[in-house]
Amino acid sequence: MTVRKNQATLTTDEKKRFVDAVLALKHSGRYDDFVRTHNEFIMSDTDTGERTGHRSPSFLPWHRRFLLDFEQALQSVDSSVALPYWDWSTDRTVRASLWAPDFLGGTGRSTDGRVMDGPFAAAAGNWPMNVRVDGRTFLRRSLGTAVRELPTRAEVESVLSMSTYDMAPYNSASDGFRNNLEGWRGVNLHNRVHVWVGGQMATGVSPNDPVFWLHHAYVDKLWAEWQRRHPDAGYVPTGGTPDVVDLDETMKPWNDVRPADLLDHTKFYTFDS
Ligand SMILES: [Cu+2]
Repeated sequence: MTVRKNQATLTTDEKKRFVDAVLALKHSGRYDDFVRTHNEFIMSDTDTGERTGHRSPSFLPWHRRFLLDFEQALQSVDSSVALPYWDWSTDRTVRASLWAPDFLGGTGRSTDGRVMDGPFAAAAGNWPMNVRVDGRTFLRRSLGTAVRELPTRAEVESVLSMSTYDMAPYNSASDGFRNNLEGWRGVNLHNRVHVWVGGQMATGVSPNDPVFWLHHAYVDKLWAEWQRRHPDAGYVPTGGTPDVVDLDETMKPWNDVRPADLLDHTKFYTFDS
């Protein structure tokens, strides 16, 4: 059974195996398929039309399934690898071991945002930006520049305390847990972290930065924590909602999985705590 661990607790060997498996997927071309899929959904999910991956109730189950696909791809390279998660409410500075050269590398240089160290630096030659929204072919970051502060634990708690999963109109204007976690309203958790990292992470091709997976693995863990706190609150809507994935409707691009199939993460993996 896959156990997803806090990235701060990984051993040197676990970090190396994760990085090597990510690089192998990149080399084979499979990695860029994930970037492409994510960007296609970012571009097509709209508040007034069909919405599946983002700004909708299925934001959480869609990303759970997307991460499962990626994790299974990693495990096809190295069966010992699991997705780690980044608790950005705790490891909230550029000095966190997450950004060390033996793991994801650090922030970009001031001139052009180019990441200069770590396994994903352009100079290492293993991390070309093939799926991109502009001409720049190197991984960029600007940690803590566009927004100064990552969310605090108190802000996370304020969102976990919300007892309704989602609310009409089931988009970026909604109140409730999903939209406050996603960040279109309220204290802004998930969206703010994308902006804090900067570079490709602040765009539709955000999976170009491997921290995407660690960020979303933590967002996914917060969904699990919310479920434990609110055992009587479930995924909504439960039927008949135009443009929105109801509990028992299948989700694109898989078309064979429903939110209902993804509510219980323990069928697929557990967390270290
Ligand atoms: Cu995201």
